[in-house]
Amino acid sequence: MTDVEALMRRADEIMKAAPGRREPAAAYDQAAQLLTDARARLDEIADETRRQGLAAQIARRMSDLDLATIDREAGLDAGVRRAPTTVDDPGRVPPGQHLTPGWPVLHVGPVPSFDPRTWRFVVSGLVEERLSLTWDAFRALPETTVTADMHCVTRWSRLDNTWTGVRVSDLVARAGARPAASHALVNGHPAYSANLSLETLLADDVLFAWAHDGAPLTPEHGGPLRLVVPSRYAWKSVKWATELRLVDHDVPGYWEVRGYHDVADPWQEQRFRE
Ligand SMILES: Nc1nc2c(c(=O)[nH]1)N[C@H]1C(S)=C(S)[C@@H](COP(=O)(O)O)O[C@H]1N2
Ligand SMILES: [Mo]
Repeated sequence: MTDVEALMRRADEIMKAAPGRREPAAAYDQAAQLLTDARARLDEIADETRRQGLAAQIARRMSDLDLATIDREAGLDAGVRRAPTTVDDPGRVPPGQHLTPGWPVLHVGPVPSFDPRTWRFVVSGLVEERLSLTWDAFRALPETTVTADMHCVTRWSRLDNTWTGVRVSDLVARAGARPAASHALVNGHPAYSANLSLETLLADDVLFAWAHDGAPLTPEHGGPLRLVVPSRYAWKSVKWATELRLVDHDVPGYWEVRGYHDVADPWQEQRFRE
């Protein structure tokens, strides 16, 4: 084994153990230093192809370290560790995104509790008939299952999520959209919201979901009910959803008033407001 490989191997061990450490940030810094040293010694490798292969492996690890930093800053679970990632079809991953092998839990504020006796879901605003649905009434609505990818603006993507729930278009049809309705604000606990155009919300793969990969949605992932908008960055997929309000103009939500993009198409990298 060459010195370059020995340095990479030590960096790997440190990165692997970092999430469980008391100070993961210090461990990631140490790994970054080892990788920098490894990179500096690449010219000790005489064979051109081999040198390029090792350079690419170092670059992949450097990018994992960047992501670990992003995760930390975003307050992600320390237990979430992303593996170096590959995908059969790179065209499925939007620009600037990396795959995560786990499923990060990401939100502001505490996970709310759920009481099926008092829970209500309200469809309000520019509708012909305001709806206030109990948990049983909501679960009695026709259900749909879709498989979709999830892309968070902090740059992780999770492919092939199977969601089961009620199509937003079915709910809107039930309440009846008034002609002036062009946008919506989806509200969720605790004091979270996201704005979307009605056109985006009415797509076939947009659901209020209560199950993920065949199991009830866990509280930390938005259970009992969350919005799922596969075509937008995941901050639009409001967890613990309680209200769909139709409006006649775009009303910025929780992150949108803090500088994030109103549309949020990951394929256009619409991360921040211009
Ligand atoms: N109510 C609520 N919903 C939310 C959030 C939040 O803070 N509060 N965070 C959003 C963000 S930024 C992301 S990436 C996804 C994360 O969903 P997950 O925790 O199931 O991975 O939830 C979105 N929905
Ligand atoms: Mo996110």
